[in-house]
Formats: sequence, C-alpha cells, structure tokens
Amino acid sequence: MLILYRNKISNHTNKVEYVLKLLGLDYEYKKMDFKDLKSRDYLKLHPAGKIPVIDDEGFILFESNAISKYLCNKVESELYPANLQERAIIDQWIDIASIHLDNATSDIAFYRLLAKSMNVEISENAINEGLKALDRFLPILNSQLEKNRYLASDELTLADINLLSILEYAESSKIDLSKYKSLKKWLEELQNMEFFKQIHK
Ligand SMILES: N[C@@H](CCC(=O)N[C@@H](CS)C(=O)NCC(=O)O)C(=O)O
Repeated sequence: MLILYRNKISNHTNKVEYVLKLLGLDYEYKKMDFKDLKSRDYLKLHPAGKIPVIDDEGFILFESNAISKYLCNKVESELYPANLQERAIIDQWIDIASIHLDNATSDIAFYRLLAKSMNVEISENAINEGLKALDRFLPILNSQLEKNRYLASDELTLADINLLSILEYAESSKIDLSKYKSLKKWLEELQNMEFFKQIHK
C-alpha cells in the first residue's frame, strides 16, 4: 500500500491527497510532526526534511509536483495527459505558479498565521516581497482563467490542483483576491468539488 507522509496543515501534502482522491487510489498515511522532520530516519526519506514524501512499495519520492505527476502517470490519468503539447502546457502553468507564487503565499501565510505562535520575528519585508510577487503574477493567472474554464484547458488538470494548493491559505492569511474575479470563481468551483471536501471534512 502506498504511504503518504503528511501533516494536515501542509498545503503541499494536501496537493498530493487531492490527486490521490481524484485518481481513486488507496493509501495510508503517516502523520509527521514538524519537529520530527529533521530526524535522522526521516532525512533518509527526504534530505531536506520536508513533507510530503510517498513510499510506494519501497519507491521513495519527494516534491509534491513530482509525486503528483508520478501518480497520474502510474494510472495514465487525463489530469496529466500523455500528449506532448498538452502536457507541456500543463507544465508551463505548474511552473509559473510553483516558481513565482508558492514561496510568496507560503511566506505570507507563515508570517501572518504561524510565526508569532512559534516565537519567530515577523518579517514585514518577506510579506511585502510576497505581496509584490502576487501583484505581478496573479493577473496573469486571472486572465488565463477569463479565457479558459481551467488553467491549462477546458478540463481540470494538475495545473489547477497545484494552484489550488498554493492558494490554500490565501483567505486565512488575508490575501485579497477580490479583484481577480475569474480566479475567485475558479477557486470557489474547485473548493466545492468532492475531492476537496473529502480532505477538508
Ligand atoms: N517544494 C516542496 C515544498 C514542501 C514544503 O515546503 N513543505 C513544508 C510543509 S507545507 C515543510 O515540510 N516545511 C518544513 C520545513 O521546511 O522544515 C513540495 O512541493 O513538496
């Protein structure tokens, strides 16, 4: 049985769980406390001591996008189709969001929601840099969603699941999405889907 190393507050772990649910794959999970991520045993699974990791019958894999693609390829899912150009477009939207937005939303969520309780000094600079990245890249995603129902095409793909997880803490960390009307509509649609509700019940 596939094992997912996870913690429910991790949006990157949730991304993998969304994919597992959408694919209908069975899995078990091991709950990881953040303090245990740097233990000698866990570092053998993930050299940087992060979640998620999967153990698929002895095949160990980390990085949520690599895991998501592996799972889709394993069952030949249309969430990540084999067609060269369709796949390239999905990768394009995964990369722009993961490279330019993931750290931004993670930093804003960390400093606005968690840092205080962890006695970490709040970095207004990191928050402002994050907000600047959002101002630059969210309009691009919003205008793509004005044209298409979903990010890469008119079908739901891994590009959508990736962005959904990147925006997971947007509302609670007071990121204002109100000016991105198409993005907000798309977000609400995904949050109403069964796979999302199953993970957040
Ligand atoms: N790029 C990685 C990010 C993973 C990540 O940063 N996970 C966070 C939880 S959401 C974590 O493990 N943080 C603990 C740490 O960095 O020490 C992925 O997509 O899997």
